Amino acid sequence: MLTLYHSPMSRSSRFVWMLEEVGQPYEIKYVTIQRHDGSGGRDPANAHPEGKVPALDHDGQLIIESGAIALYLSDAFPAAKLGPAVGDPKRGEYLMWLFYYAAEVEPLMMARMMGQGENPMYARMYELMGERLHNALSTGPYIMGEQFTAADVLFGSAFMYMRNQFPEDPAIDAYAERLAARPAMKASQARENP
Ligand SMILES: N[C@@H](CCC(=O)N[C@@H](CS)C(=O)NCC(=O)O)C(=O)O
Repeated sequence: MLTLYHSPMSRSSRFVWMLEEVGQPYEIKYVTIQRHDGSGGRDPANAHPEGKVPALDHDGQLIIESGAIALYLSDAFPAAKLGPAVGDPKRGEYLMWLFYYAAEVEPLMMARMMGQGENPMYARMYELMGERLHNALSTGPYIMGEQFTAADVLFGSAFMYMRNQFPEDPAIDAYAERLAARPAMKASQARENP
């Protein structure tokens, strides 16, 4: 059984979407979290050891961290074709996008939200990120070209929720619109709130 610990309008929203892409039965445990504006609060019903979301329980195995959950689901359900498997020539590129998202894109997004985007290190990361995204999104409909992967769930959800933290680029806008139109994305919206 797949159980997602989820709080609306948060990083767990992307996994309601991804679980719809996976196409297996799943349940959602709606929990509260401590919000940045001081509202909400830690929920004792949340299995995440820090009271955060997302957390995914798969048959008793608890997985936390968005990048890990994305990779776990794509590996655990290969029939859904949400990422190249070990041995596939595109596996390395797939891992690159997942880790790049977690290691550079998220910290950069947070720094910019905290008003530290002018810091020269972040400014350079931002410029390079703009180039990397532009090059990838100008060629394929998805970040890895023709195949939609879990990496698109990470980048797509960031673009949908935090578009202003990314460079202005028609290639990014068109990509975000393409992802928003996916049936699984639309289906996830019906389950976003309790
Ligand atoms: N690196 C984690 C970040 C998780 C995270 O910070 N989630 C936020 C919601 S977007 C949260 O649960 N915040 C509650 C808290 O900080 O207590 C991931 O991507 O899964």
